[in-house]
Amino acid sequence: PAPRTVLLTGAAGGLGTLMRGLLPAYGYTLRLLDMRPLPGEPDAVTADLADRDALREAVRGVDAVLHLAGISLESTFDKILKANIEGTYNLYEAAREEGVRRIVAASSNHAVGFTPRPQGEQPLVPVDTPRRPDTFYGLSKSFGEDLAQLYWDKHGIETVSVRIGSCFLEPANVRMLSVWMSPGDGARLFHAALTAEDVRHTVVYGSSANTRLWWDLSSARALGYEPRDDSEQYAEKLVAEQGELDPANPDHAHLGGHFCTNPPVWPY
Ligand code: NAI
Ligand code: 15L
Repeated sequence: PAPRTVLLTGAAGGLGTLMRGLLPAYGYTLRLLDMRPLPGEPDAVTADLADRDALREAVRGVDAVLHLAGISLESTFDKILKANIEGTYNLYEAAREEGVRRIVAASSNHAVGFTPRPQGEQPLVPVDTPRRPDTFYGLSKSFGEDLAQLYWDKHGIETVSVRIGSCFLEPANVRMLSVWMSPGDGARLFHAALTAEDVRHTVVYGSSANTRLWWDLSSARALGYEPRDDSEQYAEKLVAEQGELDPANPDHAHLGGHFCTNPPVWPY
């Protein structure tokens, strides 16, 4: 049966807020969790991923988890270890203990951020490209993908690991013309990942069908995902303001962009 009640972790974040708005139209009942309180959501669970008892209670009875909570930028190794590595482990353990069979996990392009971006006619980057994290943050997403594989092989918990590009209302720079995922396509992809059968552990890139795409969306399409958006409508304006990507600029040379050289730092 298709999952209907979904625990949304990271519900107070940027992507969580977008998905709170969009996923109910697909028929989901969302249970919300974040370490930050959610004003106007009296049933939301305010809990840290470090709180194993709270996680166990939060996953009890849900059909699936959409796991977005965590540090979403670069930070110290100790903070990343606690929130993203131990926190994601705690979530998988809670799911195992409570019999939850499906997790859709926010991985990131930064798990493969040091992969050179394709230029000219070079082929799109496949999902089985060797992982090349560009930050401790990307390293934690790489760990999350291995954790997902372990929990499939050992415990039969299925995961779709979504290597999200940049999911914001609009692309903010020329790099994002290649990696942008419109919020509408994000909801379509998460819905496909929550409902497709026999996903085992599947890794997909998360983006729209951008004209300037760098990676191969075929594993996402195999889940039933049909992207409808293309960032190209924003290209003229962004290129006029910023110029085309420069192959000689190290910030423009890899999938992870400036995360390879000067990553934005988590402010807390
Ligand atoms: P965000 O930083 O806006 O939201 C993350 C949320 O997680 C925050 O509300 C925060 O309070 C919560 N959180 C952090 N540590 C926690 C902990 N220990 N326990 C409980 N909650 C905790 O990030 P955003 O942009 O919404 O991203 C969501 C997820 O998607 C993250 O895992 C991020 O790494 C991933 N991602 C997002 C991309 C994007 O374009 N927005 C791109 C690639 C990956
Ligand atoms: C990420 O993984 C971040 O969470 C998000 O804030 C964006 O910076 C995105 O990658 C990106 O690559 O643009």
